[in-house]
Amino acid sequence: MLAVSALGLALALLVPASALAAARTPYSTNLVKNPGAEAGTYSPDGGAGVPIPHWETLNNFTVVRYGSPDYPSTSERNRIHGEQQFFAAGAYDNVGDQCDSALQFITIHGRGSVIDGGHVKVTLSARMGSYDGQPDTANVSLSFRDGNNEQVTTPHSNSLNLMPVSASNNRLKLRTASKILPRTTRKLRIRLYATFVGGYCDAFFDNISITIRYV
Ligand SMILES: [Ca+2]
Ligand SMILES: [Ca+2]
Repeated sequence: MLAVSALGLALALLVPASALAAARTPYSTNLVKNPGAEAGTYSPDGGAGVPIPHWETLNNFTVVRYGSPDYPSTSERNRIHGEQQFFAAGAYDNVGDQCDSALQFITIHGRGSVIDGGHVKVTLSARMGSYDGQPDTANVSLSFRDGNNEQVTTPHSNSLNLMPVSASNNRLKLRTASKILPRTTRKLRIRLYATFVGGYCDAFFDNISITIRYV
């Protein structure tokens, strides 16, 4: 009996409470990694794709510095607290015959029962912009996946979409939206992408945020 107690004590010491708490996805904390395109390099003229830490991208999706010619300015950067760099959908991808997109998957740990009880609300926000008065349109979409990484289907919309931005004259508008997480959601998939493009895929993004909270 004494031996068992001693073993239990030893195990308790090996697993501090802080480690158990850390395994649970926190509330009211931005869950996006590299949310502002600040990690990693950039393309001087936005013409070539660059590897973007923590984001899955195809050939041409890229990162640009504020103040590069024809792109959002350093004064716009200061206005929105955009630091040095932002995401851009990049040159039209002639290989895939599309504008490329960026994806990030976020696994939610230790919140299954409260999600299934309808008690977790997700809030998505981003700065989104486009070039001049062109119809090129910036889009941000969040979709919900279950423990098997299958899309969660809901009676209404299967995703949470920010209101698209076009013809914003290189200003990055703040968009935000919230939704109760559908039952069985265990993973989030965020996608940054462009639609209605002519020529270069003029869809710009910065300050991406996803938070969850108990409601
Ligand atoms: Ca930034
Ligand atoms: Ca364009």
